[in-house]
Amino acid sequence: MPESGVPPLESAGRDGAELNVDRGLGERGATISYPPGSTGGRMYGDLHTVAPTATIALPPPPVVQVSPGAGLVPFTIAAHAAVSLDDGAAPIDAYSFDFGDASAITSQAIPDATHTYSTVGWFNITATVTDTNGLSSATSVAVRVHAKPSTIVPDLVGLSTKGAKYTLKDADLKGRRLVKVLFDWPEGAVYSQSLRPGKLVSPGTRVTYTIVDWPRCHPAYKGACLDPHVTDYDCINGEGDGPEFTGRVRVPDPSNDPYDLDRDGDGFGCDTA
Ligand SMILES: [Ca+2]
Ligand SMILES: [Ca+2]
Repeated sequence: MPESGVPPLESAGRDGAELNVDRGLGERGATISYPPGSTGGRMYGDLHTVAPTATIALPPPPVVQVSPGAGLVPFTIAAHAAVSLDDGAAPIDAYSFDFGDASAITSQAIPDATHTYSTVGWFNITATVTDTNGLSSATSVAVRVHAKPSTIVPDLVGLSTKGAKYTLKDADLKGRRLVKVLFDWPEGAVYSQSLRPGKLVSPGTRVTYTIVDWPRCHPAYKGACLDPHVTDYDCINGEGDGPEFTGRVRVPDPSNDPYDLDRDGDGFGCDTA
């Protein structure tokens, strides 16, 4: 008489009726037993004499340890299926691991397996242990595979320093500000950035951006420092209304004379009384 496994039921019935037993896969220690000498009552309409101490003992379901339980794709985990068998229980013959992502199910003699997930989501890892009687128990645990976090580099060009700071903060990025002296660009606006807008990067990536600072003196004029922020200069000895005035000044490129100080185009402004 085997101590575990499908019990040899002895039928005293005329029709050899069967007893169907739900093995209860995965339930710990599912056991069906009959008292010695029991007649078992009427089953399927026939009287059965049941053999003494007929028992089905499933292997205990494994305790499944998965390490780590969550991670970034591609995510490699190690699974271990531990089974503690009672004395006299049938030994475990095979361990199988279903990683829940449509990968091939592996059946093996050892309780350890590794697997790499290449897609994002929740996955149930099911470890099944099968004993030498061919009976199985299973346990499932869930793991979560996260997408690699990424953020999009925003377009900073034209923004102010403050605007660039807030925009980078919203995108979970760090910023570094450089200043470039340049006149043909709005003062205080971002002129360029180190990473292309739209690029996917990891949060916390540093983006260097360059803010334009106008030169102190208007680059169109030499020999005198004309403040480029002033809306208009007129000649000190002229009839203009300002708001600012200058004396003689060199105009290296008479075609670039925004204050119209060199009207005769000889390369000097405010040179006539
Ligand atoms: Ca004026
Ligand atoms: Ca002139």
